[in-house]
Amino acid sequence: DEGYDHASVERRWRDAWDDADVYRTPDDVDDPTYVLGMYPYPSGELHMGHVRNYTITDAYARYRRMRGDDVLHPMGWDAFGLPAENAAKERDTNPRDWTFDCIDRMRDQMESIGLGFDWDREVTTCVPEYYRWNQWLFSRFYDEGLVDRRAAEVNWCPHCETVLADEQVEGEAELCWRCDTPVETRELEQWFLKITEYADELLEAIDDLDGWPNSVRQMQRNWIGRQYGTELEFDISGHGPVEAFTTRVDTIYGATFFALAPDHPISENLAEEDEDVRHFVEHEADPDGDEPNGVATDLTATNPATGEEIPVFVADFVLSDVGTGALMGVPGHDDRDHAFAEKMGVEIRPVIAPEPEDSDGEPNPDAPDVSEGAFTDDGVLVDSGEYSGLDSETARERLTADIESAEHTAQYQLRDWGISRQRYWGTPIPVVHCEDCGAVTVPDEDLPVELPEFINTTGNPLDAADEWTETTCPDCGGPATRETDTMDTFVDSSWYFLRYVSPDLDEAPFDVERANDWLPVDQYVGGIEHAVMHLLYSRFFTKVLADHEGLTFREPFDNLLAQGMVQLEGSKMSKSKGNTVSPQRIVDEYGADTARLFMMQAAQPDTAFDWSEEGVRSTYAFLTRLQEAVADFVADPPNGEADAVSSYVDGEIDATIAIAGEEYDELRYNRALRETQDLVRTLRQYADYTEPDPDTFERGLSAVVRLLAPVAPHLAEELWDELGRDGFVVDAEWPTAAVDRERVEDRRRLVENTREDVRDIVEVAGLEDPERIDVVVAPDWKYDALEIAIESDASNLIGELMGHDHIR
Ligand code: ANZ
Ligand code: ZN
Repeated sequence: DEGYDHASVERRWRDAWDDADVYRTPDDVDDPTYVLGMYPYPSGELHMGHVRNYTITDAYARYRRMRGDDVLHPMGWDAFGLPAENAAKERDTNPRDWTFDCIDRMRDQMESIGLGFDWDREVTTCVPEYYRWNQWLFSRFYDEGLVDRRAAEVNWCPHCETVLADEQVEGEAELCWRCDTPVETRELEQWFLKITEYADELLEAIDDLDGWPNSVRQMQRNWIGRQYGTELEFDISGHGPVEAFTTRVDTIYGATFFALAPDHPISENLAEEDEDVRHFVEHEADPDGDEPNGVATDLTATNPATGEEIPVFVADFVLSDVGTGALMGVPGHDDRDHAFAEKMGVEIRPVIAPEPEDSDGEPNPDAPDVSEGAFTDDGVLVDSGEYSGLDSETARERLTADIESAEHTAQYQLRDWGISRQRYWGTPIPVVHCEDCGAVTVPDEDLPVELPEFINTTGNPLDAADEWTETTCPDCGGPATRETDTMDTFVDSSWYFLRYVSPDLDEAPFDVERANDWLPVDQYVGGIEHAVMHLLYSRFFTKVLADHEGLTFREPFDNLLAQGMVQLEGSKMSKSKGNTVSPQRIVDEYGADTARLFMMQAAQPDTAFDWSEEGVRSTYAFLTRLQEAVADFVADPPNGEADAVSSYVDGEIDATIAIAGEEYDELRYNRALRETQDLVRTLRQYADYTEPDPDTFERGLSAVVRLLAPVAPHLAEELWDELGRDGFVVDAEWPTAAVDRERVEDRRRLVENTREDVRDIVEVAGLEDPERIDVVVAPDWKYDALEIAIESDASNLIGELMGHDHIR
């Protein structure tokens, strides 16, 4: 069974759109609806996830356009990154050529599925015209004190003598991907962007992101991880006051030890004199281990609430980048402290009792038994001096007020963003190192710092580019060397959505005024894997740019849709699983419209769905039948009368338009498309049942064509033309309905009830003549059509029995 000639239809309309330049967004439009898909990494191969992602945005862009909006729907390339460097090494080429080759292929594939992008606004992050602005932005962040340089750990292969990215460290055993040598960690000076300065705003503003999925909002909250607590000082013998962070200052009477992180300054100090401490710090401490380990010291700490002297340990479960790197240990009420105390023979002392069941019970409950395990809930204080009898909450307030050094503070999970990568294919960090002046940023007028030619070596190719690294200091003119770290590619993607408003601007990264008119992005669509980092970094950049570069908005993305996965037999389609379906093959065999329509009707955009060849074939058959229905209509128009049946069909057309529009508004394409397909079925049944009224029939077909146009744009264009309509369906007006959705649904409910009643009556009245029963219930006519059918038969009897006044 042959389908319609999708190849020639699709080619014809793509050429026509091209010639008319229909997807261009002129600079002078006021406030276009900005629809954006997360730009892809140019791997060279468009996969089904991309097709789904960009069909979602394309359908929405087309829908908004038909609703009369100006639309901005651009596309670009997240073109820096390690895969290009690896591919270049393997193929003995360079990352630039490989990347541009991939971009060309993917752009062709995108065009072959009819995605309506404004290619005049294409943004490619690996060209100096783009990445110079990464460097410029780095300098602005630097000027504002939002850049930091400090030692941090990297993966190091001692055999290759090079830094490895996390993805180059393989397996549980953590082996180098190239030579299978166990990877070590090394401390290197690295560059950081101080995202933690914006932690509070990044957290609190999540509450107002109504257009984002709750799951993503919650993931961002957890990532930022703000926790309120108390910071307070313990006096350490011979060292003076040391700060500790606790969320449970109410347990302070149960603090029986004090513990320092292995790299706390005091621990490092002790390690120099105390052999046991040195041995522990250098050989035993394992912060990732299951059990807490530690070593006793000769020091004592003074509890600021009780004056009690307690022993001080160096312990590996105390993390140096949490709180202050020091804690008070309360074994009675904290699980890790309990395990540690058992191991080290420290006293376990209960000071919190469970809340008594009824409040007139004991005023001072008994201390719980904590010998086997900690009691970790809030409760009532016991054996806590003047605080005994208070509930935990009140006690925390009182103790924080009473202890002189104590202060309320917040503690965060969020860390500063390490942007240094020791590799070639990224934006060079615009810094030179001078013996006299230290690290100096490259002046704006000397930007971009362009990448030198690629050198195929083991380590970072930039370290091998001697001529490039040798330079002079912009401050003193003395000899200096260039920074050879490049930026994390997440820097590129933290502001690319701003570049689309003025992609060729060479005085600034973006036209501020136009950005303020055009942004935030109205609808952003992308994979859930970017729920935390990309979205958080973009929000951070937007806030910094609002504070220092004149943006008038503080959040980049108004509405966010996290698309669901495309699966095959229940598991994610992926190259590594070898279960991919090639978009190109589907487009070749069935056409882009079929691929797009199948995907958009298979599931709501934010849920996973299973690819099915059968589903693709039936979608293709549907489009083929529609094409035939239009062709038949045009070749041999019907000449029936306007009657009750046609008015029923008109009602169904209105109903479909009303519902589909609402569903398109919310990007629930699958529901909109189901309604549209139902309408096609109704039209076909109408033609089977009687000679249709040509006006109604034409109205139905032209509505269907427009309701499908966002998702199946090529065939919609073809049918629009066949129906003799002027202009592109792309620019056509969205159909309007005479009724709203509520009325549609009321009517449908009534129809359903009536149908059921009729069935009952037929049965009760014993109208057993099968033909007659057929007449009554079989035609898939509802309401008005039902009326006709009954009128022509035993309607009097049935009408009487039912008492429905619309049944005569
Ligand atoms: C005393 C205490 C008593 C604590 C108690 C808890 C329960 P969570 O555990 O997520 O609530 N802490 C403080 N600094 C730390 C560090 N540098 N490394 C590891 N742990 C540290 O986090 C807060 C608690 O983590 C703090 O409150 C502290 O232990 C511990 F019944 O102080 B708590
Ligand atoms: Zn200098």
